[in-house]
Amino acid sequence: MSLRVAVAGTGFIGAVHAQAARAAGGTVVGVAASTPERGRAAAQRLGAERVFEDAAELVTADDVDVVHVCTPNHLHEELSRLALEAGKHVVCEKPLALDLAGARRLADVAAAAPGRTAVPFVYRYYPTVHEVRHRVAAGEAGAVHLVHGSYLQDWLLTPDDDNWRVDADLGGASRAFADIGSHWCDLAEFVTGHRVTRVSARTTTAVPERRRDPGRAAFARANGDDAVARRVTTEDAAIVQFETDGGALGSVVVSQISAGRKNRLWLEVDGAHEALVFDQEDAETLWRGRQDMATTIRRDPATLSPEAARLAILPAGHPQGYHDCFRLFVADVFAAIETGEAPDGLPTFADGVRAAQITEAVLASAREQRWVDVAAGEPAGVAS
Ligand code: SOE
Repeated sequence: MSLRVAVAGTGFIGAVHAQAARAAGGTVVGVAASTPERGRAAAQRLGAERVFEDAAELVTADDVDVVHVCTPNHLHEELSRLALEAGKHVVCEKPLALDLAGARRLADVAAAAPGRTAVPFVYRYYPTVHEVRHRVAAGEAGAVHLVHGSYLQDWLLTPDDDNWRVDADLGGASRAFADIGSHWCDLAEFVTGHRVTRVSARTTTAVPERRRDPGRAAFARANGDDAVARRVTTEDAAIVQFETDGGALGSVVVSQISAGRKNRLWLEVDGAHEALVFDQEDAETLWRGRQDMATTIRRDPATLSPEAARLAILPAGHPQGYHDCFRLFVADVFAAIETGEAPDGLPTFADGVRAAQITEAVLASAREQRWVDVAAGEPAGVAS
């Protein structure tokens, strides 16, 4: 029987989740939005069978197996907790909560609940990312000396660019790093097998005031006369140096104010034998450097490692993209639910807590201007 899915939150990412769930064979039985009117419009747009009065009704509905939490961040912990306590499987957008303490509380609830959990660190689902991971694990790159890169966007470049993430009470104390730096660090640890042990970070709020247009949807630009200016406390950008438990050094620039950059996640792993580069905006190939040559590796199912080829669902020359990553991620969630075995690399609430651990250390380092250790270890027994 098709898994019955419900999506709380019907903005850009809620729509991506709904489409991925359907592509993975699920049935989208319903959605909930910030108002019933928005819910009805979204249900029609997303092909959902019905609209829930609100998210609280959705997360406990008897005819729902899997809850996708795609609301603004301040609702993640409570909605996920209610869904887990109702016996649901939960896919919760990152961050799990507004801070590490909240993420740990939720992980403890998950550990005691029967439902499967997942967090969409979906960039893991590019086959070329798994190819980097394979080459590092197989020793082809050699000992990893450096891990560096950036994650650059520009959708919050001007004072008229606004979003609920800007406000700490809705998005959390960290914005740019928690929102997209978390993806970069997840990938860095995923492909190298290293863990970040300590960070030295600096952050900037380059746009100190933003104009909020109350009726505006996310990602839209304020232009109404009733746009109201307010001070911003969350960071537009962060620059982080780090050390790993594998003896590597690393650095990352995270920015939502880099003009012309749309979703440019760039990760370079420099090993003793070769360097590998993944560029999310050009994910069909990897750059591979050796001392005597530089070349590219194609996303070709016929030549990739088995773990990368598993995700290469189209022949070479037929580009896979963001939606494919989400579909492959949700298919792995469904497989974990249906078989009881989580496919290798499925990001769970344990990975959500990990992201919160690194984020908290980044904020503390930036605030206190010193190196800060990253809380170690996984939360005990988090449901996978
Ligand atoms: C906005 O920064 C955003 O949609 C993030 O919230 C996503 O996690 C990222 O994948 C793309 O950009």
